[in-house]
Amino acid sequence: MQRRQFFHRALLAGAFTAAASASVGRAALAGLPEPVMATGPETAPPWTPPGVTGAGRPYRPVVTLNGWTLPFRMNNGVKEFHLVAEPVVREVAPGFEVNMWGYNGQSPGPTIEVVEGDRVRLFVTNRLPEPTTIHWHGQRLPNGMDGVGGVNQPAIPVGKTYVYEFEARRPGTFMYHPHADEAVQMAMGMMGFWVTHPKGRHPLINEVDRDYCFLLNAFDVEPGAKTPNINTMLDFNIWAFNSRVFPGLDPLVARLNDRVRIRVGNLTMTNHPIHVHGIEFEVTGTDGGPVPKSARWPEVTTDIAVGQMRQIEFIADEPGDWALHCHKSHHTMGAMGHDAPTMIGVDHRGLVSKIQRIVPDYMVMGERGMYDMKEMEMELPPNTFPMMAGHGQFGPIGMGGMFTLLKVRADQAPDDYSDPGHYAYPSGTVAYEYPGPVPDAHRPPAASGPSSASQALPQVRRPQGHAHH
Ligand SMILES: [Cu+2]
Repeated sequence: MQRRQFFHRALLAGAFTAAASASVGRAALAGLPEPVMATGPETAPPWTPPGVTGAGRPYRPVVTLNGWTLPFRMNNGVKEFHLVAEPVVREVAPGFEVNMWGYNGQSPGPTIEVVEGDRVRLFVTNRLPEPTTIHWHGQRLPNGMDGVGGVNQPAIPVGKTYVYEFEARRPGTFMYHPHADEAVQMAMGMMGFWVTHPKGRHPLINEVDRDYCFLLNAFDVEPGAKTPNINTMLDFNIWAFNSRVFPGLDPLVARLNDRVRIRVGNLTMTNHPIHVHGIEFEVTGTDGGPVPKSARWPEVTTDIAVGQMRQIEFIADEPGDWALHCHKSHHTMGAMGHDAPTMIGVDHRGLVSKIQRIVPDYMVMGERGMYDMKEMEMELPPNTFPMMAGHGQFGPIGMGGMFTLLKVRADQAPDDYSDPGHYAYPSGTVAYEYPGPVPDAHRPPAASGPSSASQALPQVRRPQGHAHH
């Protein structure tokens, strides 16, 4: 964190060139750029490369949710990045750390942000215990730079550095990930985002006020354990945005009436219907490029299949704290065992105290649903996070995993990404309790015996011609 904070301070002070020339001598420019590292999980402010014009005009930089953008150095007109593939420790939620593999101190790796037409040189150093490669998902590039181990290049041996070099030909939303032992390496968290900004005004790419990005990823970490189970094919228990889960996820913040773009890529083993409350959005692009305007339609949920990327856009014209989450409800829950029986409708009265005489810690879960779990102060294993957690201004939120908030405020300053806190609801705009009596509903008479029960059943018309079957 110290090194990254140093870098941000240096960058904010416009001292990047000085810092770079101080740490990288003229002779060293012929060699590797010093890798920039991050260890903290907080969302870094947008990074504008000071003093570097590159191939394009100034652009609005993206903000990587609970992540950061990798600074580059210019070397004879080429943007040079240094990625280090290495074991990292990711704080997935406060109090919950997982041994992952990633890049430059974090999983996911830093976002690479360039401009259409840029010449890009990426040094990749392998500090993993096994060979790796990087595939630049979605990019137009020379075949030998595509990163499929064994096909396009030998895998990068342990301890070696390989160089990828190509022109960022196509503006858009991309990602990077290994293409060597990828089932293991992606299950361990190796992935990163890539954004190529258009070099000028683009007919299909809007100028936006806020541009967010994150990857969907999943891990299988036994409660109390610290290393993902890499043999899991489908039954993951940590569903994350950028290797981070609610309540550890930062909010996406917007000023009222901002045009907001959110770029999402899916590197899990299942699809995720991403749902945003309060507004309607359009899918304006995929990893294949911008969507023609005539092919866009309004949505409030968009399904993102495995290996896909979607960029959505909307006007943030409703103030408030709006949920933004995966609509698979188990993906907004934290770590839990999946083999617990369903207890809804089971009457436990009298049973608990009897069992507690034998098992003093015995608790009943879920006989009225699992809402109570939100307030349950269970003793958790030493390294995990609550299954349903987070506190809002009205009480427990009961969410974990792929859940965060879109916070829209009239008084949020432009370019201010700090958390504005809870929404101040105008009086009379919050759902409230009805204080009066609730009248009984008129229901059909209850069935009492076999004959009346059959009378109460709806009429079922048998299919024609199948009477004898
Ligand atoms: Cu999901």
